[in-house]
Order: sequence, then structure tokens, then C-alpha cells
Amino acid sequence: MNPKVKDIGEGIREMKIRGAGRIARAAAEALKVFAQNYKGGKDEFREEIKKVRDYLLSTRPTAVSLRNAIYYVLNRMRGESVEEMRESVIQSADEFIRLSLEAVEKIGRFGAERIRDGSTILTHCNSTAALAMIIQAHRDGKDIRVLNTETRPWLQGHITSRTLAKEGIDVTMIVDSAVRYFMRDVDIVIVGADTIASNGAVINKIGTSQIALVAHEARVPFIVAAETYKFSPETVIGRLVEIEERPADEIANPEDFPGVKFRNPVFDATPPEYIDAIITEKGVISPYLAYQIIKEVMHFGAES
Ligand code: RUB
Repeated sequence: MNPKVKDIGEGIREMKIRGAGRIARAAAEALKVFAQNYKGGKDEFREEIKKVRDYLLSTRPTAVSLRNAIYYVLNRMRGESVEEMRESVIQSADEFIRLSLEAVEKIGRFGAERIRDGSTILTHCNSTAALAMIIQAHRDGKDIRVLNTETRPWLQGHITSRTLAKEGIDVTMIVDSAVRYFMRDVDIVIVGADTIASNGAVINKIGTSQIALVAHEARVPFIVAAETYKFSPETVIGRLVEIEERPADEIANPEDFPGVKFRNPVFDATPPEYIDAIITEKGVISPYLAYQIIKEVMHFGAES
């Protein structure tokens, strides 16, 4: 395996590159790097790129964006010569990355319109798409405040707090278990997504579904910001989304707790009945229209 490809893959596995959108763009970049550095014959090109595909797919299991990015590039691989195949891979990887960044920007613009002046927003984990909405609302001159969870065990909420503070946004970090305590002050919850199933269920960082329940109880709108490559075509045919379970030592040192078992699932599923809207780059949809989006962008997931 090309060491530069391996660097990207291990970066994803070790969560130096994280967040579903970033993971997707990094996977496209890895395929591009493979193509740029490939030196063998044309028959081996297809074989070798499949190995890169399988390696990248093995890095993290939950975010479908990784899979969709890989197939976006591979399904567009064309040509008879190494040069032609190389060019087509580079071109479609660049295209995926460009479309992905444009999607985040559009979500920011569409989503900001949903945020009222004077709002207190609650967000969880660290989602580029959710942050795009919040930052755009602030840049539009809206007076907003943000509560953000620290997001145990990996503490991605720290990145969110710092990003918002840097933008000059009024931000307060809270522990995950304080969400219900603060919900009475919240006007809108905005989170990202790793995968959206065809029934509209949203898979996102562990704890998202609890927040959705609390928001539902308090009648606070619960909004998901997600590019269309977060929708999972495989769920149409009944494939279940695999929930990543990470090592116990992210929670505590197991050696300090003899006789204690640990579980560390890092994503959960929020059912569509707790979701008011999903903001995509194609517009704002009800979670019940997830299947419609999958039909439109089916090419993202289909295997050639
Ligand atoms: C990150 C996470 C984010 C989504 C969406 O989990 O759950 O909410 O990936 O992020 P992890 P984005 O840190 O384990 O990858 O909007 O940036 O794609």
C-alpha cells in the first residue's frame, strides 16, 4: 500500500481525520493519491485500487459518507490505459471533494434561514454541516447563543466550542448529562449526521437520540444538517447500519476497575418521529422523504 494512502487511512482509523464529511473527502483524496502514484500495468490498476477501496472501507464502519465517496469515484473510473484510468480517478475525486465542500456551504445558507434572531441553539459533537448553519446565522448578523455538549468520551465538543468562540459566537460548554437541565432555554437543536437510513432515522454521535427525546418532550425543534452523501442506499434493501464500538480505555482505564465491563458504542439512531427537518444541499426535507433523496443520488452507493 502506498504510504501516503496509508497515512490517510490510518488518520481516519485513529480519528485524526474525523466527522463524516471530512472522512468522505479524505477517502476520495486517498484514491486520488493512489492514482497519482501508481506505477504498474493496466490490469493491476483495477486490482490495486480495489485493495485501496477495501482498506479504506475497513477504517471506520458507521459513516456511509466514506462508502459513498469511494463509490462515487470508482463508479466513474473509465479508460483502457493506465493514464486514462488515472485521469478519471483524479478527476472524480476532485469533483467529489468540490461538490462536498459546496454542499456544506449551501447547507450553511439554507440552514441559517431556519435560525431566528435571538435564538439559543444546542449542538452535540462536532459537525461541520451543523456549524456551517450556526456560523452563517451569526455572519448574517443574527444574535445567537450556543450551548454545546462536551461529547464524551472523545470530547469532540471541545473543537466545537473553540471554533464558535473563534468566530465571536457566544458559546457555553456543558456536560452531556446536563442537556435536559438546559433544554428549557433552547430554541432549536442542530446536529449533523453520519448516516441517514431510508426510513429517515439519523445515525449520529452517541447521545444524539437522548437529546432528540428531550427536545421532543420540551417541544423544541430538532434539526439535522446533512449532505446527500450521508444518505444510505443500502438501507433501502434492509441493510442495518453498523454502530462502531470503540475501545474501553476511551472511557476509563479498565485496569483501575477489576471485575467491571465497559461498553463504548459511539453512534446511535434517532427515529424520524423526533426529527423536524433535515437540511441538505438540495433543500430542506422531512426525514420521511429520505427515500426520495436516496433515489435521486443512488449513484453514490451503487457498486459497478
Ligand atoms: C462525528 C459526528 C458528527 C457527524 C457529522 O463523529 O458524529 O456529528 O460525523 O459531521 P466522529 P460532519 O468524531 O466519531 O467521526 O457534519 O462534519 O460531517
